[in-house]
This record gives sequence, C-alpha cells and structure tokens, in this order.
Amino acid sequence: MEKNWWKGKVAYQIYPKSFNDSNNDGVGDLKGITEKLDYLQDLGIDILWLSPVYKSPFVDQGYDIADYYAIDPIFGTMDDMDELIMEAKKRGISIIMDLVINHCSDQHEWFQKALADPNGEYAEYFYFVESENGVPNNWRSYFGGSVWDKVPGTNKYYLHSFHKAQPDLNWQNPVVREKLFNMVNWWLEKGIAGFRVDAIMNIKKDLSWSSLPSDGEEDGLVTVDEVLAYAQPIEPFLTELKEKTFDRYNAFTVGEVFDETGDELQFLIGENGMFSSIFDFRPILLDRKGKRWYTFEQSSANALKETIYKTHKLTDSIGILSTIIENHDEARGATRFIPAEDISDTSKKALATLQILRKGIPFIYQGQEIGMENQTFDTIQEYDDINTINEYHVAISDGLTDEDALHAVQKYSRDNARTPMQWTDQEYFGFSQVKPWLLSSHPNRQINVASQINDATSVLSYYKKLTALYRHALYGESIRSGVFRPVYESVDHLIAYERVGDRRVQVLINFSNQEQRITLEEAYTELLVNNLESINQGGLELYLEPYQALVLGY
Ligand code: ISL
Repeated sequence: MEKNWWKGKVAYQIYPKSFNDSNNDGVGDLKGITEKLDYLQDLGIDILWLSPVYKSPFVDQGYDIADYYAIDPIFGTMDDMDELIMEAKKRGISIIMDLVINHCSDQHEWFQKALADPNGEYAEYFYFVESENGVPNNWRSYFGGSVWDKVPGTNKYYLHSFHKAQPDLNWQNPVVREKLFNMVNWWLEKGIAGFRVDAIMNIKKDLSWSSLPSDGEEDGLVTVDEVLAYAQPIEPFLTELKEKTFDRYNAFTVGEVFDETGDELQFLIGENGMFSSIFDFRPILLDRKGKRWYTFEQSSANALKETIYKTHKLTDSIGILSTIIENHDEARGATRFIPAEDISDTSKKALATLQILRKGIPFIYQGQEIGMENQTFDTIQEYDDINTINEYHVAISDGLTDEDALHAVQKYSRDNARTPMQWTDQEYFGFSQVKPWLLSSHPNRQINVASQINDATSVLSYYKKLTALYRHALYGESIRSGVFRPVYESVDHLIAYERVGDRRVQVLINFSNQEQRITLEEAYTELLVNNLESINQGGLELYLEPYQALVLGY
C-alpha cells in the first residue's frame, strides 16, 4: 500500500449513537452504519471516522471507555464491527476508530483494581497523588471543578483532566504504554485503517503538580489546558506510540490538537511527524472571545478568510490539515459561520465550497451534507451533554439570568450536533421507529435526506458535486494535491483561492449578503460548479450574487 494513501481523500465523521438505529431501541448502532454505506459511497466518502463504539458507561458519550477490546452492546457486537469493516472495504471506504488513550472510564477494570488496592500495581496505571490538606493543586478540569477527586479510604487523589468518571492514564508507566500499544495494534490487525486521536496532547503531565496563578474565575482555579505548556517533553511518548503502532501498519492518524504553534507543525505533521494530519480548529476557535460560552461571539467573513489564508501559509509547506466546519463537540457549522438572517441553501453551499475545496482532508460531519443547523432545546433539563450542563451552571453562578445562560449554551452546546441524523421528515427522522435517546424540543425536520436525495439543487447534491471534483479526470489532481493560493485577497468578504496542480482551479466565494464585482484576470475554460442557477458576467467582469460560490477551471 502506498505510504501516504490517505492524501487527497474525503472523510466523514459518524457519531454512532445518532446515525442510524437498525434495531429500534432509540440508539444508533453498527448495523445501522453498515446499512448506510451505499449512501456514503454515493456521497463520495473514502474514510469513515467512528466516534467511540467501545464498551462504556457513556458518562461522556463513549469517550469514557470501560473496555478497549469490546463493542458496547448498544452498538451491537464485534461481529457487527467486522462486518462493517468488510462491507466498507468492498466500497473502497476505510474505517478509522476514535483512539481515547489520555484517560479511560472509572468503570475500566484497571481503575476498579486501583481503587480496590490503592497501593498496588494498578494504582500506578493512574495518577494517585498523596495530599494531606485537600486537593494537590488548583487545576480545573475541562468539564468544571477540580481535576482531583479523592481515592476513597486514602489521603490520595486521582487526576482527571475531563470528567471525574474519566481518570487520566499514567503514561509514565511503561506497562500502561505497552498495554495501550498492544490494543492499538490489535485494532489495526483487525483491518481498520487508522485513528482519530483524542485529546492526545494531554497525555504528558507536569509531574511537579504545581499550582498556577488562577485564570481569574471565581473558583480560584486554572484550566488544565494552561498547564499543558509545562508538561514537556511530550515527544518521547508520541514517538514511541507512532513507532510501535501506527508506522507498522501505515495507518492514517488525525490528531485532535489545539493551539499548535507554527514551530510545532513540523513535529506534528511534517515529513516524519507524529500524525498523518491534525484538525484545523482555527476557524472554529475564532468565536472564542473570553473563556466561557456566554462570552463567545460569532466571527466575521473577513476574520474567517484571514484565518484560512494564514493557516495555509503556515502549514502547506509542512503537512496536511484535516478541515472541518463542525464535529460532535461543536455547534453546527451553518449556524456558527453564517449570520442567522443569511442562512439558506445558497449560503450553506458557499460554506461547503470553502471547506471541501481547501487544501487538506475534508471531514464532513454527519448531517452537514444536508445542511443541518443548530437544534433548539427549551430547558437545561433537555440537554444530555456534561459540558453544556457545566457551562450553564458557570453562567448562572457568574450572575446570568436563566434565560441568558440558556441562550449561551443553546448556541454552543455539543448537543446541537449530536441529535439524530435526519433521514426523513417522519416523527423520528427515519433514524428510528422509537423516540431517540436525544431529541431537541423543536426539530427542524424539513431538513432531511429523503427530500434532498433526488433533488439536483439540494445541499446534498451540491456536496456530491464537490466531492466528485476529487475524482474529476482533468481537475481532480489539482483538487487532491494542488497548491493553495489566495486570490483577490483585498476584496471584502470575498474568500477566494486557487488550487494549482496539473491544472488550475479557482474558487470564488462571496461570503456576504451583498453583491460583489470582480474583474477576472483571464477567461476560464470551464465552469465546474456554481451554487446558483446562473452566472452574471460581462466579458471578464463578474458579478457575484450574495453567497454565490463559483469553481472555475483553467
Ligand atoms: O468539547 C470541548 C469544548 O466543547 C472540548 O473542550 C473537548 O473536551 C476537547 O476538545 C477534547 O475533546 C475530546 O475529548 C473529550 C470528549 O468529551 C470530546 O467529545 C472529545 O472530542 C474527552 O474524551
């Protein structure tokens, strides 16, 4: 198999609980995914990332793994998994799993044994730190509160960067590393093609456990995120992981890495980098004004454009990014990136064009391809996600009214993207015959696959047009591997770039509700894609309608 077989591919993320429920228990499952492989093939998907399907108590929806070698019964059996891998392969689709190895579940056998004997060998699988006077330091977990919880019956505390049901694994312990590596190889042996690697920059800890100045919130704590800078070096762990596992199988890996600096890119995704690719979270992070969801603000088209240009400038000579507009942790891209009054099929198609044709591996998140938007939940009780519930309570304790707190979490809740995939406009969306595990108060069921699949003008059909360009006889090579080059940079709200390989493809996106005029430098050879029915052109003068996107071949 070719070394970088994954270059120029199109990927899709499945959130298994919410994709397709084959046995009508209200929860999606593996057989449900297998049933939809033809749909995915038709969409032009090469790589399928499954969010965790391992055995789990689902405190954090599967990102708390109780057994790395077992499929959770709500998803089916290991036979179902084998069948999915095989059926996908038949359709030219590679499966990648979610690799969650910073932490496991408190229900994992290792943690249970550690609790049973807090001085025994399994205690060394975790960070059990002795402390006489309360918690060892002032670090705040990602989901709120201290990262420390008491080991019952001792004066020790265990570390959890995320929820208290997600104890961090002790990567300092070579036995733990070896067991994790064996597990990774076991899955690769099974025939999966690689992994999306969860929260991987958290595996190295600052073992001095020093407190840091509070980040200014009332609890006097500091987010564990800030501590990562002191947890160095991480290289030896990542190198060992890569050499003992991924490299041996020529696996595709995409790291969940945030806030990487330009200097780190070579190490992360360069020629001999730790991962095949990492996600480009920069467009998503644009909203992060202040620390809490209630302080976040929607970014502008110009900010988006600037970030994208900068990112490619910084990265493209080094490695390949994986691009997203949303995922299971984020708001829906349409709602995040398009001003509410401008959301339409046209603007969704414009956003799609921007992401899918950038240089990189586009990851389409389930439902994105039909233009699913944020969901409305009327009360905090209707939410499932632990992060949402935490952000709501923080907002309340910071003095927001119930209404304002709810408003903030509505916009950024992880549940926005976790509701069932909308296959039809039926009561339960053709996802299930029974009430799904997560349901918004007012589902926007008019957005569904059935109504779009045979409509040549639908968002879904448009996504297919974009992915088809990856296989285009004349222009495919440029889309798959051509250089990214910004054009018409100074034109307000116009996000425009070329992909230059054997041929030249120009992508022009008017990301605004105002008409835009530009003068083309030369006549194009072929209009490859237009998200509107017509093109308003006089000679080289081009009038772009609001949110019009054009893909021109030269
Ligand atoms: O979700 C977030 C913000 O809404 C992030 O802080 C998130 O927790 C972080 O990106 C790590 O995410 C990953 O690991 C978590 C899990 O909850 C997320 O679903 C996963 O993507 C812990 O395993």
